[in-house]
Amino acid sequence: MKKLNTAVTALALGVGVLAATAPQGAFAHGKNKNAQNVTVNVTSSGYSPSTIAVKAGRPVHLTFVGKGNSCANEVSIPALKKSFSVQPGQKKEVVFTPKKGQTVAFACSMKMFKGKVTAK
Ligand SMILES: [Cu+2]
Repeated sequence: MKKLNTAVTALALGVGVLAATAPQGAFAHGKNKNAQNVTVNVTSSGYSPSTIAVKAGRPVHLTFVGKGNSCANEVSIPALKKSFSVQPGQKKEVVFTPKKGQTVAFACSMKMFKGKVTAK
């Protein structure tokens, strides 16, 4: 039991060190030059822009910004298995790296308002 605890501690320490050094790496969250930042406004008449083109193989930081009230406030992204609420004044960011030719669609909870991110 004592040996197991030591092993777990060492593992946790290893992960901690890795996380601490990560920001200097090429793929640090938010500092990656390859990151593609996309903002989608959530308005009373849906998503704007609703059609977005990105480059494949590079992280996409997709930020939904709440601007108005409509059922677009309830965002669903099936391909990423995510759904969340973005009310006026709120922001919600999702990060994913699309494959070539992949389309990541998003929609309101009732699928009246739609949008999509297509990777080339
Ligand atoms: Cu709707």
